[in-house]
Amino acid sequence: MEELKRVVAVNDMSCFGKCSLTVALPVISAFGVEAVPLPTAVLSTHTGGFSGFTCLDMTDEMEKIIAHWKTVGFKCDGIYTGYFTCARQIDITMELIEGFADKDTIVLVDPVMGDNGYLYTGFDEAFAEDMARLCGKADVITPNITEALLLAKLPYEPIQSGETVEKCLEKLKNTGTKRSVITGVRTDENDIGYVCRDYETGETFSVFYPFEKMRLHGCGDVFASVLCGGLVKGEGFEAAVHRAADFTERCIHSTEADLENHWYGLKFEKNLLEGI
Ligand code: PXL
Repeated sequence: MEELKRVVAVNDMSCFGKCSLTVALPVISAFGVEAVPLPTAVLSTHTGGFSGFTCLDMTDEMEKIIAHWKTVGFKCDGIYTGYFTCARQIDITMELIEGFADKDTIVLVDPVMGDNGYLYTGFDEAFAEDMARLCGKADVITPNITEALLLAKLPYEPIQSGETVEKCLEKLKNTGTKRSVITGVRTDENDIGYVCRDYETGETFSVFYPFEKMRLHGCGDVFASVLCGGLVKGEGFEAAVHRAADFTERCIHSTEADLENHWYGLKFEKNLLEGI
């Protein structure tokens, strides 16, 4: 009997809005991989496009959950991190990695901090430095271009030159991550895509798609969740990136066909049923 793989998803539960855990749990499960949430916060909605949302911080509870896991012989094959409410959660997640990851555990860090040239509410540049420390523990990081430039301490450009992207990829290497995937890269007005490098092998590749009318919320979460599932199942880096990018693209098309109802996140459920 094949053993069930297990991934811990360290992320917030934005109850309505389709991001973070409401994406990670179903997508990872669809790989036949057990998905274990470690919630960083419980919000009524995500913070992009909603006002008046509630937020229950889970920092203290995270420590208690990890302490309990240590007493029950908990193990995992993957750790996937996303949205944190404060730097202390990053330290707690570093402890989680120390305590539960071995050389075969895939650590995927999605350094959620901002988009479109702006930091999300509550984040600052000091937080970006803490996030960079966490990236140093990662097998792969998946910053969007805003987050990547922030981690690399480079100025934001809405359309990025090839030189900027190259400089950024090389600066991300200094965090200590083994691989980087920069998402939402715009090297011209018509395209959007992913630029990737494996620092151990030097392998560099990119995947681009025609740019549609707008950027939808939650694309990064769908992409990172599929990438995580693929890598934990033993897929190679390039194949896993292609699969994740392709699935995200299909979800974007489903959403755009019903944008009036799904402006808040990706309409991924039917695509999930059809198969990743
Ligand atoms: O998808 C990134 C994300 C995660 N969690 C929360 C968010 C966002 C982006 O806005 O608000 C709570």
